[in-house]
Amino acid sequence: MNELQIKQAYQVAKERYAAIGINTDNALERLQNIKISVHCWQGDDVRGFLTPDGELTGGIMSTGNYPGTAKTPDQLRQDLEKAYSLIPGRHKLNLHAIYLDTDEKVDLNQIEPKHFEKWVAWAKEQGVGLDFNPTFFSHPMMKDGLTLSHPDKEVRDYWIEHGKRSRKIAAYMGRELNQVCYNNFWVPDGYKDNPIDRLTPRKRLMESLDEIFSEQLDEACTQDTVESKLFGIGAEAYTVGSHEFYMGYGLTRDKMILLDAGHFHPTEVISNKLSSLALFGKGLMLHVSRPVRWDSDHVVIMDDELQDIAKELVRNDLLDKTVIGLDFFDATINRIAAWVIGSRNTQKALLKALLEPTADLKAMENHFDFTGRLAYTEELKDFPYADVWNYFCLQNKVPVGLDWLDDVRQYEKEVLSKRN
Ligand code: RNT
Ligand code: ZN
Repeated sequence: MNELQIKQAYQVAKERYAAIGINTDNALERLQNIKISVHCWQGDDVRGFLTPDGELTGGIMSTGNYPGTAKTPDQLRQDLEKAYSLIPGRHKLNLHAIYLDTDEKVDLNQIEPKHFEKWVAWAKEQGVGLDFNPTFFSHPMMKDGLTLSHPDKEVRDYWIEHGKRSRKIAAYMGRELNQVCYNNFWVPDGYKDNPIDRLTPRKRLMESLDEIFSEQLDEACTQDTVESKLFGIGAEAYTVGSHEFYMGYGLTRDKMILLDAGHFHPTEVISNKLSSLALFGKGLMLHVSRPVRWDSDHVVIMDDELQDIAKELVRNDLLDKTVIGLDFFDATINRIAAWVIGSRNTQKALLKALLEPTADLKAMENHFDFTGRLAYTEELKDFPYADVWNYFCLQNKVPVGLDWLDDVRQYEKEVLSKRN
């Protein structure tokens, strides 16, 4: 489509939506203000730069060996710049502690803000915000599949120190970039087989976290979020930090609760949880992801759950209270394409939700006009949201439709294929 065609299609779509009381310009303005926290770890399959080979040695796993993975912070930044150039709007980058950028040999219990200075400088230059995560996996101090809940105090203390330092780094990032750096705690601890004692490890995790969070930090710079999980590879029977654990923890410690779309029973959805948590918690962060059988790591597609998440955020006016992060790491496809597809889909789902006549639909529901509600929601599925989306891409000077794929293929040829 050329520019004129995109504009013409937009005008037609605008009228269609206006007929049901929707102002598409307003919807686009709202979409423009939604920042996605793009996860760095899709760029190198969660390897990071702590060790030269960045091996995954426990707690997390990725599969696939598509060529061109970023091996250095500079390469990762270059790839991210490419991805951001194909995603409309200004966003954030979500970094993990193992993505430090320094020549110094430091371990996770020694990291300091200075080891992330280059990321901060880059973020300033690019106009992106930063979020952060301590890394409780792929490390020899993860013993017996456990970190903060390990029975050995020496093991716990190592990780407590890491957690404390990660908070200082997050505060530094938020201060430097003048926006809150959300610092997410996800701890893989669990057992492969049925435990006898499910309580004591949870008590230890609770106490370790309490110690990590004992220092009050400036909330204008950083806020902590806690992420639960149901099970993982090697922790099939029991995960210490379950959903109930972190609901309780977050609510009693005034921490934001992070919901990862892939961390629940296969038929359980996070979209149905947002409204409940919104009533009680401090706020929400999401890991928008796609569960397939064993974890949450497939690229986000335009499935029902993605659309339901977006609808819940818009219908319940939760956009300001919710940090939208992504979490997937598919190593079988071009990693920049993965970022672009997942991010754009998340934005598209939000746009679709913003193009809904929410007040009218709520009124129908309140008058028990379930017939109208069903007729409208079904008809809306056929509305020309893609013409609005294309116009949004045009406005933001990013490729429209599939055009971004040519860019990615070109980049693969010129840059990625030359890496070894
Ligand atoms: C793992 C969690 C967690 C990680 C990142 C890398 O199951 O979803 O969020 O994916 O910390
Ligand atoms: Zn996650």
